[in-house]
Amino acid sequence: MRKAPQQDIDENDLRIEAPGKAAAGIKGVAVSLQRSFEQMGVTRTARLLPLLNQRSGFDCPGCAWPDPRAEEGGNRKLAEFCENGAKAVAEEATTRRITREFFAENSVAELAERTDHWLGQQGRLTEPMVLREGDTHYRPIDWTEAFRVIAEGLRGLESPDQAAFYTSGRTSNEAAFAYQLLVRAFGTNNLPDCSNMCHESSGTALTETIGVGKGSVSLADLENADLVLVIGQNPGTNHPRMLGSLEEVKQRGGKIVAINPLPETGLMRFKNPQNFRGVAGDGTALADEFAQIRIGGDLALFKAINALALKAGAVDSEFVDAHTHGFAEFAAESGNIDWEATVEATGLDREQIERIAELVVSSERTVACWAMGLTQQKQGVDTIREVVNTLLLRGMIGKPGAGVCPVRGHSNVQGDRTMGIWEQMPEEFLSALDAEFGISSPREHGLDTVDTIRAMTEGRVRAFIGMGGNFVSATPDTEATTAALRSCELTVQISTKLNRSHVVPGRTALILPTLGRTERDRHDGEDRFVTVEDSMSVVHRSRGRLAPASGELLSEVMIVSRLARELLGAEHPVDWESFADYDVIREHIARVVPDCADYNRRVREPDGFVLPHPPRDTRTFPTATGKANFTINTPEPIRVPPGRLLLQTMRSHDQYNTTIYGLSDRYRGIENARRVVLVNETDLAALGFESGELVDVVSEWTAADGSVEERRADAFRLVGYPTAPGCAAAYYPEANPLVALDAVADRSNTPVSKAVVIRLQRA
Ligand SMILES: Nc1nc2c(c(=O)[nH]1)N[C@H]1C(S)=C(S)[C@@H](COP(=O)(O)OP(=O)(O)OC[C@H]3O[C@@H](n4cnc5c(=O)[nH]c(N)nc54)[C@H](O)[C@@H]3O)O[C@H]1N2
Ligand SMILES: Nc1nc2c(c(=O)[nH]1)N[C@H]1C(S)=C(S)[C@@H](COP(=O)(O)OP(=O)(O)OC[C@H]3O[C@@H](n4cnc5c(=O)[nH]c(N)nc54)[C@H](O)[C@@H]3O)O[C@H]1N2
Ligand code: SF4
Ligand SMILES: [Mo]
Repeated sequence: MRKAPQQDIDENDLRIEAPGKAAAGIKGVAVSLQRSFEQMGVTRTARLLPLLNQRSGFDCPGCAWPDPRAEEGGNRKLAEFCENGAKAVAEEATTRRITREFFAENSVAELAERTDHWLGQQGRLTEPMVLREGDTHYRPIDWTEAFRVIAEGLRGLESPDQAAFYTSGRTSNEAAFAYQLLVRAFGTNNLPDCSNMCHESSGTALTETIGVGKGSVSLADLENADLVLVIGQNPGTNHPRMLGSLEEVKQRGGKIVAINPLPETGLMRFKNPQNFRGVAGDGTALADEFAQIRIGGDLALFKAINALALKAGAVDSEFVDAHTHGFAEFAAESGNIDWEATVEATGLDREQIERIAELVVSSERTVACWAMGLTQQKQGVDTIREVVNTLLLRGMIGKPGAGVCPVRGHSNVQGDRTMGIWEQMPEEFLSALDAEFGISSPREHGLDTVDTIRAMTEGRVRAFIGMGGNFVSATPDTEATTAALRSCELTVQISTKLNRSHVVPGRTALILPTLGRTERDRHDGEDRFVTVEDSMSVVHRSRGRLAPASGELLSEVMIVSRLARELLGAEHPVDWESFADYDVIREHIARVVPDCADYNRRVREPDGFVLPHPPRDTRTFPTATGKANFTINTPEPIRVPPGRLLLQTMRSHDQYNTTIYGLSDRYRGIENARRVVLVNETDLAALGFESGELVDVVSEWTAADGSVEERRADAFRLVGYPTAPGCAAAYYPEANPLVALDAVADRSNTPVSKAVVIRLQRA
């Protein structure tokens, strides 16, 4: 296999410093301003950042963290954003541009040699481009011709199920609704999305246990909790404004337990740049307990906590009797702890587990927050179900200051699901859609992300359309996915910025440039707005203000509706032209999407509106049993043969998923390098390596038939780092070639990106 591009591993540049002691502070402000100035200049920065997350402005294109709401007594500050939100804005609002000359100068083969960082730094895409069969370079194409080529490609398939329509979570509700309508009117449910790789395990576990696949807390609930569990999540980097809420918890006397193989800076101490203590003082200490868990050990940990809580008689019987199902079986199965196995699986000592259980037992208001450390595991669904068991037995759902809080990634990933981006939308939704538009949606479930790649590999999917995202870099098994995408007859990427998926083309490939959140979306002399849903089910408006990166850009909605008209014909029952008025789309949403009645009026309220959540609102659980379900989950130990490590793939502080902003993982003290593997010093010594050495990483995946498959990612530098013993960490997407396509979570089919068995080889 080819060695990695050398630009990424400049040996002389890697700098390792001591991990940071506190997150944010003034340094964070300085970095965000510096990046903003670099990308968009001082004037644009001064105009744009004050609008970020304000009622009249635009929703942050970063993560899905909610904004304070007046209804809950929340105040929006003048700067209601974080360092990484500012970086996300700078990345989109950059003044750098990619023109037709750029594509004329750089062949696709040359571009494929570049790093993800380099590709992203070239600037905004400005006009539609096409790569025709046999061509070496992308060439300009006008919009009309582009839609014609795509429609012809799609109509040429033997069946609509030979096409897959991917979505990434930045897409607005209006665009997502129009897109799924186009896909279903065309005749398939093949709607893979980034959620399949993200919180799918949370959705699956929560639907089974409480009947709603979304979180049950508001910002006020979180801040009023007396105990917050932060499990498998790195908020200092990935949801920085959450640190403000955690600080609030501490100031009200609450406790925080952080469960993580890495001592992430943001979990330890926070210097809030918005108050005096953060600017001039030491900031606020956050985690009361830091449980440095072994990768994949969370299920064993929560089983032990639950057994201890049962032993302590800490069951909220009133809640359990009235609202739950299956408690007796759960209690009968969960009473005993095999301490040896628990200590082995978690890497934690018994005293610490008992201390954490004590905090759980004495808490009156517990919130459990989690992210990718739990979801991207083989037993991700089981683990989350066990966390739900903890909350159920303590009666911690559906009362103020308590509940489940899966912290979402992309700014509108939750909204996209609400709008129908799912390969298995329920009958209720499909029949409402059919009735509204006079179409007949297919009923057979479609393909999710991993199954799409499998289907491409087997020639069953031959056309790919991506509404945002970077399919080839976000998915596992990079080599297999690259081959899969290349085998397609048609690939279409609707994007704001250049990325690897553009340079891994099908036989015919198109790039359709689109407007981002920050940009003005004008129609008939008026600025249109779109709507989004945050991690706590608040639906609200977002309106961009900047002049678009190019006069050629179309909004996502316009791209969908023009493609639909071309593909489905002018006689189609859906009046696609009317979608130019987004109020018209919202009228349809109001009639089709559950709980969205009167949508146009309610999204115009200053803080939008909150979608209902029966467990949160009334302790009603729309599950199969009509109650909240206790579940029995059995840990299956992860087998790590001698001389091997368990690798997690994670984000640095200087990237947004596959978009690399820069090379500074500041809180972890790793500068100027991304091809690094973090390993505990004791493990390095035991394996006979030293920090700084160059290694190739080989993953070992045991297939269902017991055979071991190997995958490689070459030329990584070792970094001695205080991760849990036996564990390692490397950055995503550089480490994705190591994740086997078949390594997926039970039932949610989410790639297991956080537990890869690896060995190191001297390069
Ligand atoms: N700046 C920035 N913000 C982002 C993103 C970004 O890339 N950059 N991405 C967005 C998206 S799409 C998402 S989904 C979220 C992701 O947000 P996170 O889930 O915080 O992101 P990861 O970097 O994947 O970090 C996972 C954390 O889980 C820990 N972990 C790994 N394995 C285990 C385990 O077995 N048990 C436990 N308890 N912990 C474990 C890791 O050490 C790490 O701290 O962030 C969103 N926000
Ligand atoms: N190994 C490993 N793999 C992972 C993960 C991991 O932790 N480890 N995390 C997984 C997770 S949680 C996720 S969510 C996925 C992310 O997977 P994706 O959502 O597919 O990837 P992104 O990097 O977020 O997509 C970035 C691209 O989106 C485009 N874009 C940005 N803004 C817009 C917009 O407003 N509109 C349109 N149309 N396009 C836009 C830009 O062209 C940009 O290059 O990756 C997953 N993959
Ligand atoms: S916390 Fe998330 S949504 Fe809020 S400003 Fe930061 S990146 Fe944006
Ligand atoms: Mo995500």
